[in-house]
Amino acid sequence: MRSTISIKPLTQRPAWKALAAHHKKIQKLHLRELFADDPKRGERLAVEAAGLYLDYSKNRITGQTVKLLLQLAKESGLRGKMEAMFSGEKINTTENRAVLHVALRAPKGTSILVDGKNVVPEVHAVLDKMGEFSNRVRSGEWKGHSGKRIKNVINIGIGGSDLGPVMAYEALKHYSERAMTFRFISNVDGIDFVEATRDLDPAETLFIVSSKTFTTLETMTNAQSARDWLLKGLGGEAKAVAKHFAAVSTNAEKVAAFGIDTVNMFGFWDWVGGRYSMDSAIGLSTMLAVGPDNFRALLQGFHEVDEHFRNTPFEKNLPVLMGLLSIWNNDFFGAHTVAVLPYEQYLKRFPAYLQQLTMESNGKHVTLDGKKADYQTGPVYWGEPGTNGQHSFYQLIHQGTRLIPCDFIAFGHPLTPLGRHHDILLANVFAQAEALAFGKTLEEVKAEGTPSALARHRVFEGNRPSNVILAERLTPEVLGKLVALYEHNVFTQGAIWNIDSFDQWGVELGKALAQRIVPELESEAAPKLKHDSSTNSLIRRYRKLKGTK
Ligand code: G6Q
Repeated sequence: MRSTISIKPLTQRPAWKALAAHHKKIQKLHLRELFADDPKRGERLAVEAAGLYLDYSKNRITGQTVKLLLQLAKESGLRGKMEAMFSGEKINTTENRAVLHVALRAPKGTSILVDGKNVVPEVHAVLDKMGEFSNRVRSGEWKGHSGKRIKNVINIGIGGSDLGPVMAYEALKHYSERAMTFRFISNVDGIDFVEATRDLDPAETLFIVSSKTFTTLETMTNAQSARDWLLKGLGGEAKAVAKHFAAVSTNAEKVAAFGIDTVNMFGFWDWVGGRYSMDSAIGLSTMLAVGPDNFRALLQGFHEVDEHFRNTPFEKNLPVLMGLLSIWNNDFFGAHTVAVLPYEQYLKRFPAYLQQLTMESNGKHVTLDGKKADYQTGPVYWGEPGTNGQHSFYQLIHQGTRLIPCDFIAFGHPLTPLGRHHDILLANVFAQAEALAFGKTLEEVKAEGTPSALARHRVFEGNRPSNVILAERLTPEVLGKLVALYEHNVFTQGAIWNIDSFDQWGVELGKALAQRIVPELESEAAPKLKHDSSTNSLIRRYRKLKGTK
């Protein structure tokens, strides 16, 4: 059943109008004043839940801002939209699908219905099958075609079938089986394949072909090259494929047609979006790396934040608050981007992962009613780990002309303590958030004895908003919590903007376009080109470069 939530267009909601008026009034207020007026602000504007501490006090907000944003959430039907997702309604309306990544981490025994069928038992059946397979490979019981144990695992996938697995592997490397090698091939640029396999023995290598549709050009091309590479290395016997290939997909027919035994196939469902799939069977490489128990802990972390999101009043709800603050910065202050800055080297791929999660979800210009949005939707997410970024792009965040809200992420404990490193790392994250908020005035610069010709260059206006997220340490559980935090943050934003955060027609377009041009590049005879003059001449020039007509 589809919920009938009737809401006004965004810019006509009373809270939106009130926020616009309120913004006019407070936009010039400086964080310096806000903190000076309320000595307890840093404690007051912070929430803790599920082991995550969010300090949002360094945003350009007052108590009234938060009140109005919460009112906006209410007027936008956020609660009803959340319930619609959690209960399996087909909220991805343009694809007529339920959106149930939350079912992937629902504990055994819970019930979530899609078209009248409880999907939780199937989820656990796949998890159990993944667990058995992982244990067999990790223990060496599973042997390759020539009897050698598997030492190398290569995930082949792209987009949602790659970014989650790579990010999770990097994030959880500390917990991974170090005697094994894990690699990821995504790009159709052959170099990705060549570099990932050049020093590996096919007899010891397992490929996991991860593709929801099992039709994606890049993945199928890489899978075919993997098959050729393997057979060449193992003497050409086709039955070797069964011992060296597993598939993760929703499409059993295509998996079988490729020649992978469906016994080695791990399924998932159309109600799992690609960018929301790292905790489905798409996480098979993660489970192989860190083992089934750690993978279950990851799911537990996701689930805790799901419960928090679903059951906590909005004013104490971390993903809701982050989503609303993002709306405030994006739609009222006109900030175009959000920088995500993890002070934890293991999270080096986290910003790249979030780019897909956030931008593919909320990069939409049409509302659920099919109207053009007359306000800004998804901001650009980007980032790098600290402290490296401090020595490059932070300059623009501190002193440029644009407003760039930042999410800093840090941990109380390093996974492998080393001398003074962690204190120094954390000193940097706190110092950055402090400097961005408070800056340095001309008077302060002059008081330091700076020559007056230089003084202006050394001024930091401050008033740059940021969130700081602190957790105890980067465990599998905490990683699950962080990802779920951003998933629901994205959901909150999409709900307010009234867009479909779960389709990706822009990605589908790319898939179709390249397929049209491939034969025009490969044909022997000069093709009849019907593109625009620029595309036509680029194609002709390329054909000439490679020596065809
Ligand atoms: C994710 C997108 C997209 C998708 C890839 C791979 O939400 O839909 O990034 O994950 O295009 O698709 P397949 O898994 O079907 O190969």
